[in-house]
Amino acid sequence: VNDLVDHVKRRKKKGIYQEYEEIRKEPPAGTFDYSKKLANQIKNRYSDVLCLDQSRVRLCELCDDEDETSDYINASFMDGYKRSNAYIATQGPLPKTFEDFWRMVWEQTVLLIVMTTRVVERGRVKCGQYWPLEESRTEQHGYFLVRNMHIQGFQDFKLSHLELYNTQTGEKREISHYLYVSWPDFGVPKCASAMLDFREHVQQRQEAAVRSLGSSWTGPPGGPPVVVHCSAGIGRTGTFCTLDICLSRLEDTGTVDVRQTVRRMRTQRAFSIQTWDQYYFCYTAIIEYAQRNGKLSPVQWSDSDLETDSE
Ligand code: PTR
Ligand code: PTR
Repeated sequence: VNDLVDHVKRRKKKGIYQEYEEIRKEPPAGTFDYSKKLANQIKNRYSDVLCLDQSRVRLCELCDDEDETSDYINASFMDGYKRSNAYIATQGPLPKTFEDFWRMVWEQTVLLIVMTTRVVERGRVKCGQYWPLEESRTEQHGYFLVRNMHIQGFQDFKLSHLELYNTQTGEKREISHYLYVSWPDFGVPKCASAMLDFREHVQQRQEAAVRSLGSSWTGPPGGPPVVVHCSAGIGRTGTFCTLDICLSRLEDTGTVDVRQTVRRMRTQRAFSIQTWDQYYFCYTAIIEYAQRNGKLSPVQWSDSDLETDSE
């Protein structure tokens, strides 16, 4: 088994680099008109990280003002494995957009938020503190009250059990907030195995949350979209979702196609996966997962994955 892994790693490093460079060169798959509107520009954390019009999440139901820009948030629907809109990929909320963020969570009936950045990294603010950091604290964002009921600490992540209260309707919901703490921007997690544990935790929790909705949930079986964000919502977010999709496919069919997964993802959230390291990390994490689950031999890499380097 280890020989095979070594072989894949050695043979592919250069090929994977080229593969990623090709993906990066492809032009974006659509327009960014809404992100560019003057009134919306202040809602983007980074002026060069915009969302495609075709897959953007609109704030709608609760919108009481008719201003045409008020439905904008820098967030994109993304498909999962055999599941449309499995995720909402979004930027780390800005103080100006905290209320919009919670509105989106409410309107899309989100049960789970995955945050893969810390609020401050290397002395710079990467994301606003949009949820209450301490237990039993409540904060107000527009007409939402967000309360942190309980925090569970794990080695690489924290899980906060939040209660989201809509003061307009008097309804309450529980939301799980995952904060992954050991992932630097433009980098990759220290080890794949921690990320795999994290992904499994997230997946099980989403499944349990969907089950507990019972018959009140009438949407697709996977449940409402999982919100995934980092700072810009493209690098680490894209990596997490790529891994999640590839592993679900591996579990289902024993096959892997990282290249197509990322290409498709980029048609919904432009610029997903920011560095070659992140792209390569997807491969090493998949291999580690396959080893862990004793699935290595039946793994079939897609043709594009199998091109050998001509060394
Ligand atoms: N595995 C289930 C499905 O494919 O329908 C449910 C599921 C899939 C749940 C993905 C959550 C998923 O995403 P994440 O791991 O990011 O929570
Ligand atoms: N223009 C910003 C920059 O290059 O710093 C955009 C940016 C920031 C892009 C962070 C990606 C970033 O990483 P992530 O999506 O993982 O937060």
